[in-house]
Parts: sequence; C-alpha cells; structure tokens
Amino acid sequence: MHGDLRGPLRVASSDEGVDKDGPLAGAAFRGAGTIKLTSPDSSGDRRDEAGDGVHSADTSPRGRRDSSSRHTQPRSVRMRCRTTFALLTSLTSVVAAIAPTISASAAPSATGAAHGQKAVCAQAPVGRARCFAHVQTHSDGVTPNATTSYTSGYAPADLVAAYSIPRNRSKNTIAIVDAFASPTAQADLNTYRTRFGWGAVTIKQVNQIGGTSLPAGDTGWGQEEALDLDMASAACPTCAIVYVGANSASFADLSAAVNTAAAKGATVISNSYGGSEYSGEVSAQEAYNHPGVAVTVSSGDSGYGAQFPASSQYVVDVGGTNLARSSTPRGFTETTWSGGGSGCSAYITKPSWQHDPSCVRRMGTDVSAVADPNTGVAVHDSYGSTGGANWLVFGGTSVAAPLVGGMYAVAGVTSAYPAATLYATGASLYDVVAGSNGNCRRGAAYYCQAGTGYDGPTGNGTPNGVASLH
Ligand SMILES: [Ca+2]
Repeated sequence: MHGDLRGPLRVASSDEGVDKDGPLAGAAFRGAGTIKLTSPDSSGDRRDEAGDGVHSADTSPRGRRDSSSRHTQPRSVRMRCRTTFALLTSLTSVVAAIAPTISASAAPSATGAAHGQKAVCAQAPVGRARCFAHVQTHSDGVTPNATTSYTSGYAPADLVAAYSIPRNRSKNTIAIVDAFASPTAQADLNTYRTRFGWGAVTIKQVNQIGGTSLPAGDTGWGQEEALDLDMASAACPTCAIVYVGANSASFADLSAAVNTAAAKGATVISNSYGGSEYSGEVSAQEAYNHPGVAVTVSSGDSGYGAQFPASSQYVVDVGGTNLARSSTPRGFTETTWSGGGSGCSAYITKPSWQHDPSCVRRMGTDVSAVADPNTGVAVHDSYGSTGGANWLVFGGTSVAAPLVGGMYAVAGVTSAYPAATLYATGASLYDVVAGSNGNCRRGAAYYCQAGTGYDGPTGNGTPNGVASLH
C-alpha cells in the first residue's frame, strides 16, 4: 500500500473516518496522492450551455433537439442549470488557485518533472519492524530518481544551514542500529563524504552481539543503512560511527543490537524503524533504556498513530517535516510532513517531563526534522545497484532520527533522558505551526495537527542549533 503514497497531498480515503488511536493506528495511511475531479456532465450542463447559444455549432440530433427546445424549458430549470455551471466555473477557479500551492510543495526533480516516492521496506507484522526510509521516484512512483553523480536532494551544507548545526569537531560515537547488514556500507559512506569534502572514515560494523561476522544483506534495509550513515556523518562528520546490524527485523534481535550499541560506548543510538504498538512493548522498551545516551527513534511513516519503539518513554521520538527553502531570515520554512507518525501511546507510561493536556500516557513526538521525500536529502547507495546510478534522494522520518542523532553527538549528552530538555522553557527550537499528519478526531487536535507550541507531529519543534540537545 505504501507504493500509493505519493506527494504531500493527502485525501481522506474510505477508512479514515474511523478513529485511529488504537494499536493499529499507523496502518491506515493509504491510497492518497491523487485528486480525482469529476468532469462536468457533458450531456447535462454543457448541453444546456449550448442551449444558451455558446455551442451553436452543435448540429447533432441531440444538440438540435436541445437548441430547438430551449425556450420551452421552464425558467426554473434554466436557472438551475446556469447556477450549476456557475458553481463548476467557480470550482475550476478554486482548483486553479490552489494548484500552484500543490505544485510548490512538490519540489521538482532534477529534470523538472514532478516526482513520487515509495517506501523501501515492506510492511511488518506485529512484533517486527520495518525501516522508515522513502526514496524519491519519478512520477510513476516506482523508478527511483537515481543519478551517477550528486544532482539533487539536500547536501550536508544545506542541513547545517537549515538547523544551525555547529562544526565543533566532536569525537563522540554515533551508533546506527538496523536489521541486516549492507555489504557496501563502508564504501558508500566514504563516497558520500568525499563528494562533500570530508576524508574517509572507518566505521565499526558489527552484528547484534558485537561480533564481526555480519548478518545477511537486504537491499531495502541496505538503503536505510546508507541513509542513516550519511545523515549521521552530515550532522557530525568528525564523530565515530558504530553500525550494528541485527540478525532480523524482529524486535528481539533489534533489542539485542541496541544493547550492543550501548555497550560499545555510543553517545547516540539512532533507530530508523518501528512497527505497530503491541502490549509487549512495555517490557520490550527496556532495551532502549540507556541513561546518558540519546536514543533517537523515527516516529513512523504511515501518518497519524503512535509506533514502537518511538513510543518508548526512554527515547527521543523524532517526527518529520517538509523543509522548503524560503526568503525568511532563516532561509527555510518547515511544515508538518503528512507521513510522519505521532500520537498518544496505548501502553507506555507518561514521562515526567511531558505536560500536554490530553494524553495520559507517553505522547509522541518530542522533536522533528526534515522527512518529506519531496524535500529529501542526498544519499549514496550502491548495494544491489547496476549501472552506477547510486545517488538517490531520501525522505521519511528515517532521515530525521539519524540527523537529530548526529546533532546530539555534536552537543554531547549530559542528561539521563535527553528528550526532557526539549520541553524546557526557552528551548532553542523552530516551532512548526502548520500541517497535519492525519485524522485524530477522537483525541485532541494537537495529536495530529501542528500549531503554536507543542504538537504531536512535530513535537516541540525542529533544532535551532544544539543548545536544547543535551
Ligand atoms: Ca508547534
């Protein structure tokens, strides 16, 4: 179903009238992406217009009959037809008026064509995770926008500018946890780094128990891994990187990998995956409890609805935005990405630092960053590729978790649970005030709609420097 998720425009589908607060909430993001406008009925209104002389050249039997009979129509019928035509004309004007807005939010590809996107990992059953990376595609929603050299997507300098990331030569360690292991991860990361002016880095790539015998590869998760490594380096090019590959996408294996990452001395553990909430997450979240470590987790990619492990009370739940260049002093404007997750957990206790008014349990998200594939980031990935077109553009909250994670590594973590500092008065964040990620009518509006101050889809905002990332 995620192949249907194209562009930022979201139209309610038939299953969206129901509440999605429950554990399966995230599963309902589907079908959107195109608007179908019903054409005016040419056998009705248009013919009536002919009756008013506009289409006097219509000599078909039906046209002649209508033309000849127009003065025999009751005045009320003619008035109703004229009113209908006027409404259609008005509707056309409205559509024309909003069209530039739609186009503006769907940034053109390098060729100037509109583009689509698709998830690179399949849906996962309860108890297993899927990666949250979305690759930008051509307008067919299938073929990735792949090029042999860097062409489009935000480069590290753009992200540094957008979020005022300091370059302080931090030597902290960022751990990336994913399922499986990309065999080209090291080479792909260094191609990315070299393109943007940095030297090569040697990553420590281990399995879920810390050994050097790597698990099997998976091209979907491999793209996630390339994305995560590139974003961690973009935020902190001087940091060390540990890449822990779980044997599978089960939460049991991923939990083992997270504990191994912590044992390796990571300052940050970035997790760009998740799945539907389930009752077992109350105990499963203990693998994400590492005081003094920033455990960043992507909020989801299915729109409104809490996902695990983002819903853990111990982690930094990272939501998604559309990051567009603008003429503001900052140079960028952010709105909610419609695909990011958010919501009130069905199971997890509320952390003491959260004070939002309506959710009695853990509320997501905490913070956010760029995630809309339409304003995605450049990534280099060669795993499974032929022909050398290995530069891609990625989105998803899979971008936001390692990017914010890298910023935590720049800042250095000084609090037991760094999500807490994001809620401090005066936190240095860009408030995101517009956009929605779905329908949350049984909950409070802020569960799914951005607004002034805290809101679910974007948390407390996006980083403005790293002063609030401790
Ligand atoms: Ca806000």
